[in-house]
Amino acid sequence: MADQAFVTLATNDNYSKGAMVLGKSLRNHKTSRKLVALIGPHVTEPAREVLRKIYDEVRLVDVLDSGDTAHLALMKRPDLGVTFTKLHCWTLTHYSKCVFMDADTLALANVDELFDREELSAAPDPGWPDCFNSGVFVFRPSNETYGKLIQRCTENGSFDGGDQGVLNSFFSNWATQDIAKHLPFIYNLSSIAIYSYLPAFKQYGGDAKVVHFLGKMKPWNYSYDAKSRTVKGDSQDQSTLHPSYLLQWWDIYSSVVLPLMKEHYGNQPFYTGIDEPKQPSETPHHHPPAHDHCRQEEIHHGVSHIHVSMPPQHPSISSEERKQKWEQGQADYMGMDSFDNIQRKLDSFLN
Ligand SMILES: [Mn+2]
Repeated sequence: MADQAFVTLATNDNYSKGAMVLGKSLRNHKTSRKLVALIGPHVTEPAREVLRKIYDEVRLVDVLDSGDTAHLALMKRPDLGVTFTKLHCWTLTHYSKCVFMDADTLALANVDELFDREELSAAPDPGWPDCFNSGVFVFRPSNETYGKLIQRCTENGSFDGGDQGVLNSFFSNWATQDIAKHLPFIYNLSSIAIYSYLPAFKQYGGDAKVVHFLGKMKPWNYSYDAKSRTVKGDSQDQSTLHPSYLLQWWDIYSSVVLPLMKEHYGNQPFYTGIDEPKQPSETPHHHPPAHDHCRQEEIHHGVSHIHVSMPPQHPSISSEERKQKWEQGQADYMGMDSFDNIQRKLDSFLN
């Protein structure tokens, strides 16, 4: 199986964290395939070193430096830079078959059986199920296919501005031609789907093998309290993720990825995302209350990182107000409207 590989892409240090956790999750579930990380030029050296510890191959993709068709294409369509970087996975021709997984996915089980599928196999997109979601897909590296993809992309652009639009236009018969190329949804379960069809999640969610943290808020944008093992984030964010998957991500990150990062970053400071205990010299009066609603901005060596603490619980909120918030997409997924509470409510109806 040395000629088959899982492939991911990290364009910066944040996405590198995702790639590190993804790689570890695949290793934890004892994959027999190689692991390849494509990285962009902005990934810093310590992050590259950590990726090399986890991945068999870390390959720099600098489209501006490639001197190939992609470079020429990019001069005409500079907006498609990241898309071209991802399409670069087709040039990994020392592998006969690969499974691409976004850096914002997490393997919950061994998924080596995906290599039984053919190009291009992928799961439906929850927003438009006649399109596939390009977060997880099976492909065959080929310079010929790569060239055609770049050409098509340059001529027609991307209907959604990203790689998913390009790939769906290129593999345009995916929806109808061969059902074997439809991966079951459990290989690319997006958090959005959990809330849009909760009874289905209740029925099938336990079989999930890959979770995809779709949306603007990524796991690494939250912060983590190692002591209480809780993830903190903005509960107003519509894409707030299923807390238990988010916890699994942070569990791998804090237990195995972070120690590796500390080793390789050495004295060079970096943002861990872990809430450090307050210095004893600071008096509590100078701190906002534990559940202050305001944004706390922390400056780490010139880079600003925004922590958004959980707003206070509102036991007094009326059910009408709550319904209104829910309908505006402002469900309190981490609190009142957490999956546990929803499940309890559903159970009370079903019993
Ligand atoms: Mn993604």
